[in-house]
Amino acid sequence: MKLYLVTSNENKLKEVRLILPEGFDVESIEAIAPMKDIVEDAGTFFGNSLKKIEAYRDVGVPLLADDSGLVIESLGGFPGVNSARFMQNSHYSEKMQIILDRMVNEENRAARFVCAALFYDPSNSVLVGVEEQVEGIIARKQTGENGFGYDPIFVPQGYSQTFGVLGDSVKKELSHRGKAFRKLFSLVHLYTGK
Ligand code: ITT
Repeated sequence: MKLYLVTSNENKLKEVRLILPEGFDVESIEAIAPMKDIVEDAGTFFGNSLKKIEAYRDVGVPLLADDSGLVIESLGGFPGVNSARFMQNSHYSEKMQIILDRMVNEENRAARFVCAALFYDPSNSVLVGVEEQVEGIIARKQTGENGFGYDPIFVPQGYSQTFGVLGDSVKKELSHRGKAFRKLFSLVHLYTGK
């Protein structure tokens, strides 16, 4: 079954492909339709993920969407659903430094990555969704070159290094995206009977 991921973020596509079960193939929606400027103002990860699906519903192909972000407890959930838009035109190293500076005297380092993943089948208007998270802490400094976004400052629970250091194979097992899409694919599998 061929699925189209509504994203302009190549790293998401790469991570979803790493956990694809047999019988599924994922392509970016950009392969068949121009990328649209989707206003992600729903206020929740699920709501924004749904806006991505709605934007391409008329294309008539099976869709996937991922809305995700980093939620930091001591910053009241910041950057949360605004993870991509916070200082949008700045490099991630600057964005992460701002966060680290704001937390320099903060003992509560608790944080989580959240991913709301959706599947939509236009042939019968079936929509399947799951939300998953990975808990961890915000490191004291940026380390590692793997992954993307905020990975160099996020240390998953049970580990002492960031996703930026741990790399793809550990991240795919532990991450919000890995958990969400594994669950989503198993539900789609049940639904399609394939
Ligand atoms: P699309 O909306 O086109 O899918 P995006 O990057 O704008 O791409 P989101 O709106 O879902 O995606 O914003 C997610 C942001 O949260 C992302 O840009 C990163 O800054 C951060 N993020 C999400 N998952 C992450 C991960 O696995 N590792 C590091 N940062 C992540």
